[in-house]
Amino acid sequence: MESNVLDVLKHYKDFDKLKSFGEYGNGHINDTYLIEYEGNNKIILQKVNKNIFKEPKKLMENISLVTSYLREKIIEKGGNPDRETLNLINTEEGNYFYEDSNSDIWRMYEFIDNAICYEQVTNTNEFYESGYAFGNFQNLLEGFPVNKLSEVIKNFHNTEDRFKTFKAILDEDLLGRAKSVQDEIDFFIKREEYSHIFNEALKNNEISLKVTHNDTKLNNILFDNATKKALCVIDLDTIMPGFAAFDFGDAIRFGANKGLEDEVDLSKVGLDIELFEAFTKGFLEACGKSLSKREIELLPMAAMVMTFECGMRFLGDYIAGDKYFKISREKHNLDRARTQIKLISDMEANIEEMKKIVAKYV
Ligand code: ADP
Ligand code: GN1
Ligand code: MG
Repeated sequence: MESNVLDVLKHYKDFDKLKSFGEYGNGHINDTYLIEYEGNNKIILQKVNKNIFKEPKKLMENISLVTSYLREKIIEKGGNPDRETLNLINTEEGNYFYEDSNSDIWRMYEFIDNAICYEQVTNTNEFYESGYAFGNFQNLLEGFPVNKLSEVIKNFHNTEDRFKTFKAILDEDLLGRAKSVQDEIDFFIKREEYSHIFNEALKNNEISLKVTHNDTKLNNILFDNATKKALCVIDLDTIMPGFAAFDFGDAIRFGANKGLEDEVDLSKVGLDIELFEAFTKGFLEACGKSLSKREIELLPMAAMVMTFECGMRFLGDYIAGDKYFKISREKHNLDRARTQIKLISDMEANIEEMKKIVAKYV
């Protein structure tokens, strides 16, 4: 039977002090709840989406290993480990997750208070900050043994594989939706070449796999309300071996957009080149030294490829019947795909400018 939040909370301390709980955040994948206890104590409870993460216990092992490692590194550097990394809370039985009778996996994190995460930046400096934070995240994990991490979603950012899956969805066209979005489909099919660039670079040993975050959306960073600085990188589900440049690229895709990821009015959507510059500066300041010349050269292309891949995933999910990303309205995934298309077009028009900016901060 599926557990409800109360059933789960009984397995954690302070159940008798529970005051309230409610859904929280804007994630597309997991179910997140904010739980409040007497004395203004708050925690985050999440149910891992097992349709997407087929081996949730391995995912939890990744997170446990990575957060313990980050904690040590942050202490070494004189930081505050209670605010600069996520901290798992054990169940009363002493496990870092709770498994219910439906085989759902739940986890609890200390709530990082007096912090905020943004769907869109309110000023350029915030985006510089987020570039620095994601770059620094890679730096902190540089010495982490990659072989200890499970690949929680196979081929997660294998764009070639994503392209094949997209074509298979089109062939199947379960709901007959494809004909109504032929222009959008053609847009991606015409750009197949983007899907090969990073696979080729890996094959030619021009780039390598590193420990990466793989979901570097702006709303996966908490900002400190007091200092206004990026405080903590969150949403660690997809930490796996990946390309450093993709962490850069996915962050640009989401955060350097003038509009929201699901904006319906496409006149509001586009690449904000000032934001691109601010993020580039922050990212390269934090981790530029550990990137190879080729990795740095490929940063603008990584923004393009991540937007191409994500757009194709949104469109594919719309055609397949909205099975993957949470939606809150009809055609939500189609709207998301259209913003990505607009962004790609904008990036194509600005690619030389993007390259110049990257060169400026090396
Ligand atoms: P999803 O994978 O569904 O995106 P996230 O792990 O990103 O879920 O969490 C969703 C939201 O919950 C975040 O955007 C953030 O606002 C909030 N959140 C998550 N963990 C914490 C935490 N430890 N402290 C404070 N807020 C958090
Ligand atoms: C999902 O969980 P969330 O909302 O941070 C997705 C990312 C996509 C993103 C698009 C595990 O991220 O890959 O880029 O939506 N996460 C997973 O907004 O598929
Ligand atoms: Mg998230």
